[in-house]
Amino acid sequence: MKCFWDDRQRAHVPASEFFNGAMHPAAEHEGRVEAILKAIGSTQAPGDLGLDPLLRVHSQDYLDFLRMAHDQWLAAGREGDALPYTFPVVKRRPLKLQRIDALLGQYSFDTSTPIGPGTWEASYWAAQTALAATNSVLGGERTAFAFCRPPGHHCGADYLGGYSYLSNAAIAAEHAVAAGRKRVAILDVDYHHGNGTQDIFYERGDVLYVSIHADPVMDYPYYWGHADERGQGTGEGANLNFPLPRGTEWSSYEGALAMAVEAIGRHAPDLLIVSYGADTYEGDPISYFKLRTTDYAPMARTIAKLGLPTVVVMEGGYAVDALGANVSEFLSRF
Ligand code: SP5
Ligand code: ZN
Repeated sequence: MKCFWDDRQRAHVPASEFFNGAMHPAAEHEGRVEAILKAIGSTQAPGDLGLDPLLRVHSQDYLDFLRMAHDQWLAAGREGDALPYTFPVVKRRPLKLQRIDALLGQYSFDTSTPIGPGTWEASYWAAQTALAATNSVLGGERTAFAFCRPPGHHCGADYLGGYSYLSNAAIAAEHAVAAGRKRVAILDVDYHHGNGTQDIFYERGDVLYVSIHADPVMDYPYYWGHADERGQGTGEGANLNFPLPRGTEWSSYEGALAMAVEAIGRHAPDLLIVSYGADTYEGDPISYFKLRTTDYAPMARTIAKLGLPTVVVMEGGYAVDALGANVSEFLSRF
């Protein structure tokens, strides 16, 4: 499978994240890069399609914020990575505030997604990587892998979170629509629900979003991913969530995957985008499913049986020792 990657994605070097009342070493760290690159072998660098494909998904003000946030953080006299500490969850007037702390809260939904000096550059090239893989499939390749880092599926049109700054899979989907693909499906098999991708397409009937993930009653991102979230307006029925309990093994995961794949088949898409997270692995340090490395082979084969042009986009996966094997086990079955 053709694999896309840009070395500028290394520019994002988060030191730590805040959860459970304390700072922890960043789970989405650069050690993931070597692990995956070693496993996938040779990669191609993307071209530069500029900001237009990003603007099909994200608002201009959000992109401006993301590009400038760390400079503003330094200008405010701070050190290290920018993190928010206050959030406008009690709805306020749409204020045009300048203070970096106000902006960080406005555009973030958690405290685990630090913005460093290279975050914009890395995120920008992750999005270009997703676009290049998509173009390769639109151009006739059967499959392609976008090694996107940082990941994307928690990032919405105008907010970041969950180690995600640009919504790579959504950008890929919108690019395919702009290129004339009438129907697209996104299958999200990361351990966490892809709230950003869901939000972006929630009122769209042409882009189906299907996700299998940890039940948000127990796990991050809590406020999205429940089974009754089915889409809205013309998008009603085009959003499908399969929440599964902690401790889920392949024997019960495969039933959910069969239903997810069947729904995708019924949608009859021209293109499938798979948001692949290896954090469903039993050894993942922040997750609680029990999939084994060998389970990624039948997972991939089940998806591949759809016979659809497919772009695989990298999301999470934090067990660095097994990450390469988990990724190549998955990719090699397409
Ligand atoms: C792309 C992706 O996988 N993002 C995941 C973001 C999860 N961040 C929430 C961190 C809270 C983890 N709780 C861990 C408990 C460890 N015992
Ligand atoms: Zn995840």
